[in-house]
Amino acid sequence: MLTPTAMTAASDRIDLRSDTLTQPTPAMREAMASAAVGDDVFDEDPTVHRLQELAATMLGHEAGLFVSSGTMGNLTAMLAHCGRGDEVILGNECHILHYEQGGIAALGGIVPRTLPTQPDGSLRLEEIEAAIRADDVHFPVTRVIALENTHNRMGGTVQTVAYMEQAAALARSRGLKLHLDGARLFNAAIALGVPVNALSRPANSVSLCLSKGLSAPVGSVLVGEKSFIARARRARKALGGGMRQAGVLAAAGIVALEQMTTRLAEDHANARILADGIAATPGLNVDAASVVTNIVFFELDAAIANDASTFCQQAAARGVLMLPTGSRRIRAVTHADVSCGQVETALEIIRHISDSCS
Ligand code: TLP
Repeated sequence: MLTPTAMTAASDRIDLRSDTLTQPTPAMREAMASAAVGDDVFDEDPTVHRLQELAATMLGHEAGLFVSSGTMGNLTAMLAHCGRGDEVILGNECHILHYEQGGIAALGGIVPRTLPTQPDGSLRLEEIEAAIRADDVHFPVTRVIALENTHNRMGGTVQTVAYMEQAAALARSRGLKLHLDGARLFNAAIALGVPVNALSRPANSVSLCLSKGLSAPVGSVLVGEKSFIARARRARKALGGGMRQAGVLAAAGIVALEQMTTRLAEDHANARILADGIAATPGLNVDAASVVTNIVFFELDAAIANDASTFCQQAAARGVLMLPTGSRRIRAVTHADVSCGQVETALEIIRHISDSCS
């Protein structure tokens, strides 16, 4: 993805490129400054322990592991579930496949078996079932089904508790593990109006990001059974992810989990305003009904002379940052550092640019 250069001062920007742009809150900075710390490679950091236990409890799993990023959460999970040559079934639009450099294959020797991602981000259960390998000397061994909730590239779409339970039952019945890339799982829970653990408990492992809509500066937590987390801990160390006095980072993660989850509803409401406004703008196309969390994708139709990259540069020059994700496709993500008023301002600028280039 290209990052347009902003022409305005950082403080004036309305930055809709990603919820990863969120700044740590004052409460996070205070917690970081006063965090009790120890050497986490020795497993002696009390704040990291607190974060891991809190995340595991909230997500309904036995144990947790603090990792540096969502990418590391997914990769350590795959390395802990799979051996070299094993296969993971995943969607052709998922983050693991598109935005993690093929790390599971490059570093783990794990084979990605892709299935078509459905509009809501799910994989058809019958297609998963059909893709599971028979015990045959020619085939790789299928080990894992990997899902993503909310689904980034499908537009922050959500998969229901019933679907998660059905996928888990299928995995269990075939001796497979279910991994959930839950980078934005709290967004899914808020949108569905369900407790987050109803979505996370069915999976064998879940990677949850603290540094997206939850505003922490760094980190994700991987949760699962104790024996799985012990293997993931080894994988994390091999990847260079053993951190020392990481409690200064974990402290912000604790604030993220304790204070920042319920406010995600505001981001969803702002995304709705944005999607409805874009839908009403001539030259721009968006499936506004499919916007249920904080991610809005829209397309420039043939009436707009500029491509997505130029459109985003023009918006950036007026202080609105968005990501071109295709020649005519643009992503805008709402988050804690973008107010409702700023979304209205962004809409005015978007309308102005589409008027001027159609
Ligand atoms: N997504 C980022 C970019 O990598 C595209 C973004 O701006 O949305 N799973 C999902 C579903 C994600 O959206 C992301 C980040 C990750 C994993 C990886 O997290 P990080 O960036 O912490 O490695």
